[in-house]
Amino acid sequence: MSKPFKRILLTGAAGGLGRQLREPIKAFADIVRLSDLADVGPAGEGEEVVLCDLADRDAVMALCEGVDAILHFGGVSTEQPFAPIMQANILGVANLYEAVHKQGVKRVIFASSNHTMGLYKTTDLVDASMPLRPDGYYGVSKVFGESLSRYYWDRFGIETVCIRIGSCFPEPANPRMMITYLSLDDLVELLRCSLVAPRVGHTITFGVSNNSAKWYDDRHSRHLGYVAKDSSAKFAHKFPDSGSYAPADDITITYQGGGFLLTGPQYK
Ligand code: NAI
Ligand code: 15L
Repeated sequence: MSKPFKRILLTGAAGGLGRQLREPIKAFADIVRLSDLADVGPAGEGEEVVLCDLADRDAVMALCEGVDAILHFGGVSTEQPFAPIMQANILGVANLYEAVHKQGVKRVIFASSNHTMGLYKTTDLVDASMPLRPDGYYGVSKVFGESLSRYYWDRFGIETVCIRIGSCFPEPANPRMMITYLSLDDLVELLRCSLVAPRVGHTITFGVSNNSAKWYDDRHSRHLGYVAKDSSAKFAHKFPDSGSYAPADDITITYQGGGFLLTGPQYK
């Protein structure tokens, strides 16, 4: 059966998610170009490897040549001092979109984060039309990526789906992740929907499984056609008290960003 794309690019291929996505995303393209700052090992069948620092403008320009769509997972993925975040997530994303435009890439799927909205309360239900409330430099850098991709859609017609991923790990590691959990299978399905939906324009969606408790309302991205199959419910035995997750005198519980509240700029 023919695949939807000839060549797609996965950045962040050496990372936690990149390593797990490497195999399933082969279903989306004849060739998957794998990229990272770090070694990703040798190219397998249907793969090619182009190592690259996202902060290197010329290298990113070459990286995007001949690519139909990009899954952008590369970058700093936790709260850090501003300098490394600026290099990878701000300069890196600016370089990427400049290359996307010049090389004629049609669509980008941007791994954004729940930390763009981390200063909403855990009693709030947030949607994509609500004001951004990042919870630190990392969240602000993802806001930059969302905003830059909006510009490239409005100005140049380059489509982007920004996925505000919750917590995509094999299992929830704490009660908060019972709410933010996204299974790998659901992430792959969300990527498939984001790649093949006929028209996405600039879409912001929340990357979560069908968990019992919810902080996110996805009414603005139903056109993607994503239906989560998994739920954190199967891990409920690990966190018997997570049903009573509620604000307390603890900012990591009061706000959706959880532990990131303790590592933001004010704690440096
Ligand atoms: P990770 O930290 O394991 O992987 C990120 C990869 O990006 C690493 O392999 C790293 O070497 C690479 N990278 C960092 N700076 C780079 C640069 N300047 N140039 C090229 N590559 C660079 O993170 P993970 O968990 O795999 O997440 C992937 C993406 O998804 C990240 O953008 C992260 O912000 C986002 N995300 C992940 C979530 C999760 O639950 N795992 C939740 C929300 C967002
Ligand atoms: C993120 O954005 C991070 O990349 C990931 O490592 C987790 O911390 C996740 O958010 C989360 O909020 O659980």
